[in-house]
Amino acid sequence: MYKTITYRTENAVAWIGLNRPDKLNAFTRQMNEEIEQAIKHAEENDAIRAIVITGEGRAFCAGQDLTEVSDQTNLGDVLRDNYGPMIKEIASCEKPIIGAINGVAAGAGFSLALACDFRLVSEKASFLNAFVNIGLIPDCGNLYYLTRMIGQAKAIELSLLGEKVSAQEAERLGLATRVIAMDEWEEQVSAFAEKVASKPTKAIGLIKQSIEASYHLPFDQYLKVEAEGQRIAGLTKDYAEGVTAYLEKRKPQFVGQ
Ligand code: T3D
Repeated sequence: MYKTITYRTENAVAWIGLNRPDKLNAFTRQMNEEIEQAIKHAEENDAIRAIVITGEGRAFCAGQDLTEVSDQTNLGDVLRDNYGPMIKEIASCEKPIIGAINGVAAGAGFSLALACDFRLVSEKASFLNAFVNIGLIPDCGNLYYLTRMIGQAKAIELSLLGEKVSAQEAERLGLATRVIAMDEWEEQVSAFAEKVASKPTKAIGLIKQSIEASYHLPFDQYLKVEAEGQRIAGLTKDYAEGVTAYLEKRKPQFVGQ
């Protein structure tokens, strides 16, 4: 069904693999569209409670395929038409999205990593805000996320110098949820994804929405969003199970509803 990505599901987790390894998984328009479709697909499937995005081969993603654009291309249109729908789909996804950063994440590949809720980073991986190296500005929401995550001073440093950031430095900066040794990579990514998938999925979606709202709303309006979120969470089976399990002194068995 997909040509530029792989898609599989296992133990309530949807696995999306960027699959142009010869080009270090550089983006084409088709890949933008297929990632958007795959996220939508996973979002619509009630059995899926976490999504992993990773790269096939040695890279996570090298950003835009530079053989597909020229100085005649209207890059504003490329962003609006190709990248915008994909990145908005990720931003609005109610299910948790884990970036499993197996290798270099450059340009829009770095932006994709930033848009994920978690970044599990292989010890061999690196991040590169490559845009400035070819005379462009970081895009796909890159600076929106990066500045919030690591602060203005470091965001400027990474964006203006365009130098590689190692996995260890990424962890120090707060970009990496955790760094994972190569020999434990698959096992640890699966275990982390399955742990996230076992949590109360509706509450997770509402937590994501609340965090996003906190950046835009005055406090009194934020509290309204919070109250509405808690009203919805309070109606879920997982809330009932959470309280019951607590009172019965056992581990809750959440079902994601
Ligand atoms: O439409 C628009 O332009 C607007 C949107 C922009 C979004 C963006 O993402 S702009 C930024 C684009 N990305 C880059 O500028 C990164 C370019 N790539 C690199 O800097 C390096 O390749 C890496 C640091 C990512 C990896 O370096 P390394 O030494 O591990 O690998 P390599 O030898 O450079 O690359 C391996 C192959 O992948 C090579 O092909 P070859 O020579 O073996 O046939 C290389 O050309 C190809 N490749 C890597 N990145 C891209 C690419 N081919 C096309 N597009 C790429 N982005």
